[in-house]
Amino acid sequence: MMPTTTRVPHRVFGTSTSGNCHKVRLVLDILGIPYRWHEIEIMRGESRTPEYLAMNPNGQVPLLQIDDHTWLPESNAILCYLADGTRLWPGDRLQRARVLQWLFFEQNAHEPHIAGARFTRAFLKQPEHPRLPVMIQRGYQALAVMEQHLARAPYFAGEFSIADIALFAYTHRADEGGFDLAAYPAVRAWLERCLAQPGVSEMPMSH
Ligand SMILES: N[C@@H](CCC(=O)N[C@@H](CS)C(=O)NCC(=O)O)C(=O)O
Repeated sequence: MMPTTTRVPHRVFGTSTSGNCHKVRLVLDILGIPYRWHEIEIMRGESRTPEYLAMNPNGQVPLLQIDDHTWLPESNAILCYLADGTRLWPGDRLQRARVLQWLFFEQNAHEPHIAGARFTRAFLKQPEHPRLPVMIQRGYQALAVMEQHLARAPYFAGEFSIADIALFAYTHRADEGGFDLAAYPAVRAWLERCLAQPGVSEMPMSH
């Protein structure tokens, strides 16, 4: 008789109201991959305990536990790992590079400002924070880049992919950071297309 192997489901250490963590939940739900979610209260320092730092020395969520000895941090790296070999990761070389282009854009030009403004207003409750105006200005710049692309194409890299999932996470809660999407009709239509994909859910609101 063939020996049976028990596959341990992926474990996700995440905070449900974090867009970086919601990306991971979305990919797992869309692909129907079983997982266990371990809620981490970052505001109570739970990602900075010695036990947590032993798994992720960078002390942040999300963190994917693949097996007893293997952990993967960084939301977009987790997305690439989970999507490899699936319809969310294109076969074409240029389209794969396009996915990476938008994943880097998300972390560099989008998340620091759009998620940063949401964190400052909705979590820190500091609407007068001196860095907020720059975050709002740079966040709108990122939204304008997205609007320009989405006016010509339904998704960021050909078909619906992890590039869309990564950008969806904080864009659909941008209002919590003080952003108004009224002047971005292509972005709003794309958000609806993303939400219509099986497995895509909205992230819980900050309060
Ligand atoms: N580049 C990282 C950013 C992760 C990140 O900023 N995580 C935040 C929550 S969204 C966090 O863990 N903050 C708690 C802390 O830094 O102590 C990723 O994409 O995973």
